[in-house]
This record gives sequence, structure tokens and C-alpha cells, in this order.
Amino acid sequence: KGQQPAVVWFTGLSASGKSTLAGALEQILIDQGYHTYLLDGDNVRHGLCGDLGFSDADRKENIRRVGEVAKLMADAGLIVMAAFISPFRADRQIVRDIMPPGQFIEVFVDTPLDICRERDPKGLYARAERGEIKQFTGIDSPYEPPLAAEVHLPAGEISIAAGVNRLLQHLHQQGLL
Ligand code: GGZ
Repeated sequence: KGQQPAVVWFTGLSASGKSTLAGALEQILIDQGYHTYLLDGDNVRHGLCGDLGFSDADRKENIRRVGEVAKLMADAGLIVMAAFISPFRADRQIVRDIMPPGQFIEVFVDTPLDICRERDPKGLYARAERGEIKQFTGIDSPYEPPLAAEVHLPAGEISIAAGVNRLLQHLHQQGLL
């Protein structure tokens, strides 16, 4: 039987665990024989969105482009994992609205700012607090949490494996797997 296309959209702060969760989910889907693609800042902000920075307008354009690409990939039958801060509700809503009903799964990677700041794997929070990086999400740029995400992961409290299991369960319940 053919697989069902979907876009699993991870939103949350820098260092919240979006890419880790998306990558772990993708690996399990690949192991089960699904065709997938992982979009995140690492592969997109160098190429497709290499001309964009972190102003509100550039983030909006980043999410618009990524949303359109994710839609095309879902049209081609893939299960797409997209991991972007995507700080603005309106921009996430725009992506939801271009997708066929039921194919957009919003995942709120809800790790508190204090934990993200402590993790600070790339030292970006420290640099932002010293004023060396401007418009850093959670420091001097806003993050608007989802009000009704399909999946809410308290990612500071549960393991990656537990988070992935919640995601798999949701995708099964929706008939996507
Ligand atoms: C937020 C920034 C910034 C600023 C560089 N604000 O944790 P990371 O490093 O690896 O992931 C973050 C990534 C965010 O890119 P996105 O495309 O996901 O952002 S958005 O959806 O808002 O367009 C972070 C790094 O880029 N980074 N400067 N000022 N994150």
C-alpha cells in the first residue's frame, strides 16, 4: 500500500530539541520503509534561504519558502519533517492553510527558555545576552507558542524516545502510518 503524505512541523525555541526529535522520528520512519525528508535550518538557510537573516520579515519569508517546499514534497508523496523556530503563529497558520486537510501536523517542542539557555549548545544564548547577536528568539525577538498544536511535547521533561513515541502514536491515530 502507498504511504500517506504529511508535513510534521516542529516549532520551538533554539535548543528546544526540534531537530533532534525530527531526526529521530525520521530515522524510525526510514527503518519502517517510509520515504521521508528532513528540512531544517541547517540545510535550508545555507541554500534556498541563504539570502535571509533573522528580522521578522526574513523569518516570515523563510517559513513561507519552507512551507511551499514542504507542500511540494508532500505532493510527491513524502512524509516531511520540518524543524524551524517558526516563531510567528500567523506564519505557521499560512503553511497549515496551503496544505490539504489533515496533512499538517504541528508539533510544539515546549522546552522552557531557561532550559534552552542552560543547554546553549552553540553558545548563541550567551552571545545574544552579551548583545553580540541581535534579534535572538527568546532574548530580544518574540516566540508565539501554538494555541492548538496537534502534538504538545513537554520536551524538557520527557526523553527523546518518549517524544518520538508520542509522535508515532499520533501519526498512527490519524491514519498517516
Ligand atoms: C534565532 C538564530 C538566530 C537568531 C542564528 N534567532 O539552535 P540553532 O541556531 O541551530 O537553530 C537556530 C537557527 C534558527 O533558524 P530558523 O530557520 O529555525 O529560524 S526561523 O524559523 O525563526 O526563521 C539558531 C540559529 O538559526 N540562529 N541567529 N537571531 N536563531
